[in-house]
Amino acid sequence: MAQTSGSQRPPVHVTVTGAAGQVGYGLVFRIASGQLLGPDTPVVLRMLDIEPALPALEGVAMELEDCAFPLLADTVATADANVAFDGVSWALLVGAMPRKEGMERGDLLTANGGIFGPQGRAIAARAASDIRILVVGNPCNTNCLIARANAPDIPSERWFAMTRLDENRARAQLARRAGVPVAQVTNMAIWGNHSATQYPDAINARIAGRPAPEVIGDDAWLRGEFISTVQKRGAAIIAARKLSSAGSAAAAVIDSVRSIDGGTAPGDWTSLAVPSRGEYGVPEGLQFGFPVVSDGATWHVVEGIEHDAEANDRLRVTTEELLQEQSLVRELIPV
Ligand code: NAX
Repeated sequence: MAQTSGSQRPPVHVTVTGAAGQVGYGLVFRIASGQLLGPDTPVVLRMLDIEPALPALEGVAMELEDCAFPLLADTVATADANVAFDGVSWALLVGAMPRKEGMERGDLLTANGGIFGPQGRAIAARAASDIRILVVGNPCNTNCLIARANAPDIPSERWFAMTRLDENRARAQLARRAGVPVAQVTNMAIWGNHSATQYPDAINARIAGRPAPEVIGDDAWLRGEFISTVQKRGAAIIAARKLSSAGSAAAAVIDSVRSIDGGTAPGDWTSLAVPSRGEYGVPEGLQFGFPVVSDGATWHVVEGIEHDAEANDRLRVTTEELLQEQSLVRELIPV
């Protein structure tokens, strides 16, 4: 399907894996409408899913065509990773093996390794030289680590796993508690794994420029209910909707890419899981959630944030979980 674009700029190729799934469905229309890369950039949307999902994927492609998005230059629907990642500048890896009943965590990690290892190799072989990758499919930190390890020629700073949904959830909780618009909540970092061990750090967050603990005035809530609400929000939404938090996850993908590409606001940061270079004592190479500042061209982990003993404990727990995940997939990581 080819449409003419009104713009002179060459289209950017964006891949969404698992595009026939829930998050994929929430995401592809936003990308095609220009919300990911802006109103001046035409997009070729390359959608990957597994063979049995191809009829559903064709339906998504038909709907995209019916939107007549001026920025959508073309769509590709395929089950072949080499086709999906051909010439691509952004790879959004959403598709993953879901946890099935009775499945051990190690089995889940290995099954996903069987997806993300080959995808890493296909990205290395086929993607454009400016490729950047955001992993959403869970367990996203370790899936990202596996894909990255299988694409050693791609610079490690091009690899991200998504913790932005957790950040957005945390900002919303703080805004609601403080009775302020969510835009006034800044500097909210999610540390560590995108899992129940994550550490949403409200102690260093700011509300209307002031320290969040000062504005909230309830440390017990900040250290207790707030953290567990953010950690368990995904499960609460599945319980309510009987489906995953696909709409908010898609929004967080857009936010993540826009923060990386467009830069973070002055004085603020965003949450991304990036390859550790040893910051805050996190073992090098772990794909770890940090506060990140971007100027649109380069990014860095924010250094010098202070943590009290309780926060350090939480950081230790989430680091240990990621190390354990890494050890369970060791054989999928080429040395
Ligand atoms: P769905 O089960 O609706 O969709 C997953 C899709 O991936 C399916 O269409 C499936 O056929 C496809 N898929 C499976 N193996 C594939 C492969 N090898 N190549 C390409 N596609 C493949 O799940 P959905 O609700 O869309 O969630 C997708 C993933 O995002 C899950 O792993 C989920 O846990 C994860 N999430 C991560 C979030 C985050 O913040 N990092 C939040 C949202 C979401 O829960």
